Parts: sequence; C-alpha cells; structure tokens
Amino acid sequence: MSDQPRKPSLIVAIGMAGAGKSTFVQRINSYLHTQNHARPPYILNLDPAVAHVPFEPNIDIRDTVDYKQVMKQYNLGPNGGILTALNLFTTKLDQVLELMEKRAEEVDYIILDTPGQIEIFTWSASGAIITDAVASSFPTVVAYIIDTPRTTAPATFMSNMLYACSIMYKTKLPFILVFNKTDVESHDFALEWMQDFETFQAALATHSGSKDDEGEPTYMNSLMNSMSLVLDEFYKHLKAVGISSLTGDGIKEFFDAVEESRETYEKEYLPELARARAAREKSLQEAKEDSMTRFMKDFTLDRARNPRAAADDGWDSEEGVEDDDGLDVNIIDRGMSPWPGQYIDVTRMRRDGDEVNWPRPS
Ligand SMILES: Nc1nc2c(ncn2[C@@H]2O[C@H](COP(=O)(O)OP(=O)(O)OP(=O)(O)O)[C@@H](O)[C@H]2O)c(=O)[nH]1
Ligand SMILES: [Mg+2]
Repeated sequence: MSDQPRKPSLIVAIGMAGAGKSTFVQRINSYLHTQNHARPPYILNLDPAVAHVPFEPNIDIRDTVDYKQVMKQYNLGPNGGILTALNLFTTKLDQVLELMEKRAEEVDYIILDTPGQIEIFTWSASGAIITDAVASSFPTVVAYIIDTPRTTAPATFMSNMLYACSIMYKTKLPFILVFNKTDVESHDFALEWMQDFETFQAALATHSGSKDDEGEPTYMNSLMNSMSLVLDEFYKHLKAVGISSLTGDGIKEFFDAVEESRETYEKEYLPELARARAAREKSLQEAKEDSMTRFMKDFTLDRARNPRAAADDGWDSEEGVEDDDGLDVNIIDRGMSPWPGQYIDVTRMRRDGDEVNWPRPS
C-alpha cells in the first residue's frame, strides 16, 4: 500500500448561505499556492447559481448547465433550478471522477465548493451521490463553515450545531467545524460552549427571552438545555478550528485538522465502507439464491405435474453429465444474433447423438 502514490485529500466546503464558503475556498487555494506553487489544489465549483467565484475552478458546474435556462425550460423557481442543475450535473459524475482520478497524482488537495442553499446539497439525492462517490475514491473531509458573528446567540448556535450534527451522521465522514470570520468575532465562546455544556446553559439562562412573564424558563429554554446534553456526545467526535477567510488566520490549524481527519477516514470510514459494500453484496447474493431456489421449486413441480412436456423437452435424464461437454448455453452474445431480441426456445432443442439441433428462433 505504501508503494502507491499518496491520494489527494478532498475537502467539501458546506455551510449556511453567506457563511463564507467561497471565500474560504479562495483562502485555502491561495494558501496552498504559496505553500507549494508546483502543486496547486484541484477545485470544483458545484454552485450553478453563483455569479462570480473568487477562484479559478478546474471544473465548474456552470460550464455544464445553465441554471437560468433550466429554470425556464422546466418552469422552476430558483431553488428548483439549482437542484435540477445539480441533478443534471450528477448524471455526468463519472466523467468528473475520471478527470479527478487523472489529476490525482499531480495534486495534494481537491476542494469542492457547494451551493449557497445548504439543503440543496445536503438533503438531495445528487448531493449524497456526489459525496459518496468522491469519498469512496479519495480521503474526504467535510469542512462545515460557520458564520461565527452570526452564531453568538445560544439558540442560533444550537440550531447550527444540530444541522452540523445531522450532516455528520448522514455522511459519516470526518468532520471539521470551521468557525469563520474570526476577524469580526472570536470563536472562543463556541469552544467554551462545546467543551462545557454548563457554560452554554449559563449563557442560555442569561440570554433575553429565556424566561416567560412569570420568570419561569420558557419551553424553548428547557428544550435547549436538554439538547446541550445530547450534543455533548456529538462534540466529542469532531474538530473545531477558528479561521478568518479574510486575513488567513487559522488556516494552518485547519490543514492540521485535515491531516488528522485523513487518519480517521482510513481507520473508520474506509472499513465502514467496506462493511457496507460486503453487506450489500451479501443481500444481493441472498436475493439471487432465493430467486433461484424458488425457480427450481417451480420447475420441479411443473415437471412432476406435466411429465409429457418434461419428456419432450429433449433432456434425457439417462444421459451422463459428460454429454453436456461442448454445450455452451449460458452466454448469449446478442450482438452476434441475426435477430436481436428474439430468443431461441431452448426447450425445443433436440439432441441427436453428439449433435445438437437448435430450433429456429420464433
Ligand atoms: N469579515 C469577514 N468576512 C468574510 C469572511 N469570509 C467571508 N466573508 C464575507 O462573507 C460574505 C459571504 O461570503 P461568501 O464566500 O460568498 O459566502 P458563501 O458561503 O460562499 O455564500 P453563498 O455561496 O452565497 O451561500 C462576503 O461578503 C464575504 O466577503 C471572513 O473571514 N471575514
Ligand atoms: Mg459561495
């Protein structure tokens, strides 16, 4: 395994609208350029609706689909248009993967920028297909970008974390919480809340709206208190870094986290993927065997009920198995058939000594 060239790490940037995904991609792009000019990252823009991206993508969804045309042709609104554009792009995913595989030896990082509307990527079939496909080819990590100044309210913080949690459990991929825009607001409060739920609960208690008119904690407050205990488990499974896509602060720490995530990918995700594949193979095999057993049962029953037809079917049960030598009825090369789509009725096949007389196709 060590003889093989190291595969590039793949980073998927996901986050709420305006969290700074594209600026983040641009920042890590320029960072990687300065680190090693000869091996710049390979970048994919998967946002069909973006007017301007601050980087030069190697693959751009906008080259494949014009989302405004998609809206017109399919009579869709903006979100339907973006989703359909992503679906259309996904039909070409094999070509995209091929291109990435071709470049894999020349790059250390592949970066995916996703559409602004987070749910379009995280809750759509095509988003899942894209993520699963790239993750089965490259060590992948999800960078969940958070707009730090906009999550200082405990309720907003919690809903953002719940969203992150749902994506992590859905993709099962290594996950990094990227607290962006730390030039505006430090992410220290978030780290504190994540490390010690009591500090979160204290912040919640002092936040306006946490008590009703009679001074009792509101339902929302109690709910969030309980959820902070649940999320405690989730926080243990992830890494969190604070960065500023504007100034470049914290980018190195982000790449350290990516490196660590590679190990998680190899130790946890890959074996899980292999297990899932084996389970799928097994259930497919079982379904095949079940279908074969049922067929054989029906077939035997039919022969018992209808011995005349069985006698006519040309198979002499007295004949030894070795007489089957030279018969090759399993593989049908339809391309060679003079009447494609018309099948030979093998029950009308006659054996004459060593010769086989095939019936004419009906
Ligand atoms: N101060 C500050 N502003 C930032 C930072 N990162 C992004 N921004 C600003 O946040 C706004 C949104 O940034 P984008 O990179 O377009 O965010 P996005 O998540 O790609 O947005 P959509 O794709 O439209 O959802 C822009 O005005 C950026 O200049 C940062 O680290 N600090
Ligand atoms: Mg963007």
